[in-house]
Amino acid sequence: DTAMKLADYQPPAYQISELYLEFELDDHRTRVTAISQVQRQTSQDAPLYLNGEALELGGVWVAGQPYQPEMAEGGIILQDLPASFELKIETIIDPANNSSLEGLYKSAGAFCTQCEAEGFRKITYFPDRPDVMTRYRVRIVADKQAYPYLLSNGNLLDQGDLDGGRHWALWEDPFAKPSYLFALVAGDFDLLSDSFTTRSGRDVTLQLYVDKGNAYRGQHALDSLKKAMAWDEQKYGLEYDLDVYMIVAVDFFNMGAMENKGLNLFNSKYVLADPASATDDDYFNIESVIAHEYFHNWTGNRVTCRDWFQLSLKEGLTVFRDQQFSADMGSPAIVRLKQVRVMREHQFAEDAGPMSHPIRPEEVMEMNNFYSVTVYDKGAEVIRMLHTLLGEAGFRQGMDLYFKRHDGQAVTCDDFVQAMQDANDVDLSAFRRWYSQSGTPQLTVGTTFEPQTGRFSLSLTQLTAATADQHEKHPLHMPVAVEILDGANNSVQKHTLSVTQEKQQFDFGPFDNEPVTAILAGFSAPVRVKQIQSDAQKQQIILHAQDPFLRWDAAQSLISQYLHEMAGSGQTSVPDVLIELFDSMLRRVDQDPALFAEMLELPSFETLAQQNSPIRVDGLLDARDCLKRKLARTLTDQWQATADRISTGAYQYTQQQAAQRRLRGVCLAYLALSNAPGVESHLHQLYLQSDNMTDTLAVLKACQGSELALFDRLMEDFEAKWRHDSLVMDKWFALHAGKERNDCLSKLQILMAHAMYSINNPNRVRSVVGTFAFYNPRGFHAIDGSGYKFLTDYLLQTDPINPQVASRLITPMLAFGQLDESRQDLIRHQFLRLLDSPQLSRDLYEKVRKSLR
Ligand code: B3K
Ligand code: ZN
Repeated sequence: DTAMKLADYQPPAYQISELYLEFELDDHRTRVTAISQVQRQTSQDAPLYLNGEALELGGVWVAGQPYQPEMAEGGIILQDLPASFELKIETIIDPANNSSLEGLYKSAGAFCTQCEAEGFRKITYFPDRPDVMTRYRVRIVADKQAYPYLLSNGNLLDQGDLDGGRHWALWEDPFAKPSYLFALVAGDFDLLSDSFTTRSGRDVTLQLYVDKGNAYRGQHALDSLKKAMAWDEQKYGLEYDLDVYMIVAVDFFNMGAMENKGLNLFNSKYVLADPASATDDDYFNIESVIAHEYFHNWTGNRVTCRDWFQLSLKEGLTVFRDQQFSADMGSPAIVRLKQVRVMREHQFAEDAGPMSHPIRPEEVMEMNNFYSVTVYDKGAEVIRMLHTLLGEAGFRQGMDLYFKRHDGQAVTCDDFVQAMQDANDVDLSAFRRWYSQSGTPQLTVGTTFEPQTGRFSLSLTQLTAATADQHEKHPLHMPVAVEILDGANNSVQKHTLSVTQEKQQFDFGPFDNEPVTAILAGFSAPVRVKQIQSDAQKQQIILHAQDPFLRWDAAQSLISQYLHEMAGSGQTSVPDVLIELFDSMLRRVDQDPALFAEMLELPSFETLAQQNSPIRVDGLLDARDCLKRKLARTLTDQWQATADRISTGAYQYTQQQAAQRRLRGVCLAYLALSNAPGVESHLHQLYLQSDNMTDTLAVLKACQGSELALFDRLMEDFEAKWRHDSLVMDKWFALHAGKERNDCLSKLQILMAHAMYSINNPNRVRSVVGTFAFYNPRGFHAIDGSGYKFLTDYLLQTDPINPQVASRLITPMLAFGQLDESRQDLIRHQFLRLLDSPQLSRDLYEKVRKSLR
């Protein structure tokens, strides 16, 4: 095992102030010439280590003289070097055969790059680490007809024609940057242009490059970019700093997008939208990812990470910023619920499994494995807690000081917290533990009421159980926002308690009668709350709490509690209190359609699974189905009436319309289970009438969750209409892969044989195999082990092609520790099969190894 450790960090022995890169692009033999200005930082005899992978070395010259480097593991070593010199290296690479989509590769005819975290070493030999910051000049040479656009970071200095139908372009990025922010694109695109004037008067050209014929789907992305630019000026006083901001959408991409300086690369899924092909969720996600990458220009690029253990420095902070932005653009409550779901469904699961790590990991085998829900989403929750503890103004002062101190530097998470601490003159030493301690704290709540004095006390006990990576745990500093509901006069007191000890007591009052406490308003800390409350107390919170999260959470907790009881007892009778709850929510829907749409949705299987161990897979799924059907059949008229009341008019992506569509979608899903006469033809009518993808998909989803034969008919129709559009076909693939059916696995085989499917395209793989493994629990957890075997077979096939994609797909199996004994054994058996594979990538090896430990 060759894990890297945070504790072993050493500053680089050499810096490279300038790099001139020349690319002669060719499918299989791209020639890369790299000329670096190198300066020694340490003692005279320090060797210079350059990372390199999958490179053919053409030659090395030190100060103009040919030089023979020592070949080493993952790179080359140069010895006996002058204090400062010019280093020239020639390498030859094969982009067309680069299926890992890391380094320089081809995506549907275009050359493009992805260098974060450690992909630059697949382009040339270089100190591929973020604390080496360099000014780049890049010259690109390519065939002019096939690649009319030649792009790199910064500003275009010059361009011209060459013989043989080739042309060239020269780019210069005035800002020193780490190699992971380098980017190059060469291809033929449709170009959308726009402009933005910063508040200090700089005119910025905005360019969006998309596949030919897709220009009409680019406007929402451009509008989102302009909103993000204006928001960052207004909220944080941060302006854009180059003359041009380019975004290129590509079809083959391992994740969402990449913030390369001045030249973002995007998965086309997070750029292209028009009402006919994209849903409200797509519109939301595009706005948020565009903003996220834009915000990185300051949090990530201008101030970057010293080493990859510090990844959350830029990712946690930037996710927090994009969440604030999304909240400001639309409905803060709905945005918050989305984030809470990510935490409870995915992050809590990661922390409970073999890959548990703090938001600043201490040991890493494959860095790509740490672009995790922990580093990103828990990282953002940690920043949010700082924001809560320091207040809006204090947080802003901390941010200002952070930029003042560290602009142009590669720094650590500690530097960030220090800036927050110094700007606010507070002691954050206990808070820093969030960076080094993994695991989900459990907050146990107790209350006592003294009728004589009216004193009401709240006791909070925090406990973090040992995790796979760490045994010893300590108390954490967290803000616990509470609402105290006084039933007598329907008044609500709000407090934010600053909790630092293992056990703390807080007194309130006097009250005439015992009040009800609602804990963790706004999900103020990433913890699980354990509190015993009666149905009546929960109902009071649902009706009278002020914070929408608390209302939603109380409803979810009431439902979950009964689902767990049903799952445990195998009982199929649904308690009346749940029917009454839904009935009363349906009567109030108009008060807040967006919030009630969320409240009417049952907790997901994934969320339920995180609440109890061992997970009762079959029991929970059965209980959930049973409750859904019962609600559908008992309240049919209400679902119907609520759906019928909604009319949105012509499609527009507005918060109001999106809320209405969402609410109707929820109602349709129940209606499809209702047995009401005519429901099938009603759904069919809605499908035919729909003028937008959101409503179309709502009908398809409703049918997918039911036994209606209409599902297959509509899916055929949908396919006939969209079979040439890969992004839309991803929705079709996912609907099939997520559908419960007895012949699940043969259906998956048929999907993978579809003309649109390709194992080389991450979006396709995620929509079929990913949807099955993550969101088809009945199929995936089949007790004969066939789901686990299917996923493992696929991992063995895809790992040699693209280890990053394989490594994400294994996630649902990592939760095996919480499953029953039989399923644990079945999954362990599959892990052993993986470990037996001679070619297993480092990505998968790290996860399988930790699982079997
Ligand atoms: N920084 C990139 C993620 C790179 C992932 C490398 N495996 C996108 C983002 O978080 O904005
Ligand atoms: Zn990011």
